[in-house]
Amino acid sequence: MSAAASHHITPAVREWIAEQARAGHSPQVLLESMKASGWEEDAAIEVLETVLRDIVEAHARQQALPSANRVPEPALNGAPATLWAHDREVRVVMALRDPRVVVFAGLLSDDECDEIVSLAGARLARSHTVDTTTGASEVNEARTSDGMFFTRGEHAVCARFEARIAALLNWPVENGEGLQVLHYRPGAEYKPHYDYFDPEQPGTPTVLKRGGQRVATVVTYLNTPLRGGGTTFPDVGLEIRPLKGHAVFFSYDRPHPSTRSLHGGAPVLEGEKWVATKWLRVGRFD
Ligand code: PD2
Ligand code: ZN
Repeated sequence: MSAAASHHITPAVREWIAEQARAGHSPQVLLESMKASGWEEDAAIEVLETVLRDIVEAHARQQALPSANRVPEPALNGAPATLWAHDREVRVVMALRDPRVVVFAGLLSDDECDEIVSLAGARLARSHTVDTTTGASEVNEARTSDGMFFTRGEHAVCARFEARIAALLNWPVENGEGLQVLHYRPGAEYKPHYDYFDPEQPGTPTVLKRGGQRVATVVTYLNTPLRGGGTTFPDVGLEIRPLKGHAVFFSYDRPHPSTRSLHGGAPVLEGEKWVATKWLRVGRFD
């Protein structure tokens, strides 16, 4: 066993070394002080090396972390059962602090879900026809889900939905992207990913010119698949069941895995799945 491993490094010793290092004392000076207070030289050296390396690594980690953004947040102080969202009462089903995940019921009525599916489906159907003319098979099994975007406020039902999300999360409508509608067939899934734009990717600065980073997502279920199709958060072993009209909100204050906002769409096992995704930016998405 090494000297450091055999020598338990107490929080007090760690704090003392950190304090001395902050005060600008060299490792040599620290070593002499430790020896003078009865430490064996080998043990003192190994403890110093361990603690100083930890301090340098923690500092580097902190430096590498992108700075935190403001995030949308529902008014959940006092643990209300319901929240008023523009023109409708929405129920709060569950809330998790870290990662920030909140599930709402009744963000859309059944009729509104059906209307959005029908408006989106018409456009998806058209894009399928285009595929057919190019000779591609009509249903491409390798494509996990079909998707389309509405522009903000494109239909009355979109505008109403967007106003609700803005009111519920205290975030300007102007900071939202247009709604995305996804359609999953049986077997389709959305592998775990982050919704923020990776600062390391070369294309990210261009994407950020319009609205800045994404800071939150609202996935609303437009139908109830028979089995499967939940939204998963693998870092915390959480799975949200897809129930028609329910929505899962999650936020991420910086574009970094430390937000634990990794999430995916589990495979649809039976039936199909329709969702509307709303991404919220830190600034105006014009
Ligand atoms: O459909 C979902 O459950 C899901 C899962 C993960 C949707 C998204 N991400 C998304 O649209 O970003
Ligand atoms: Zn996602």
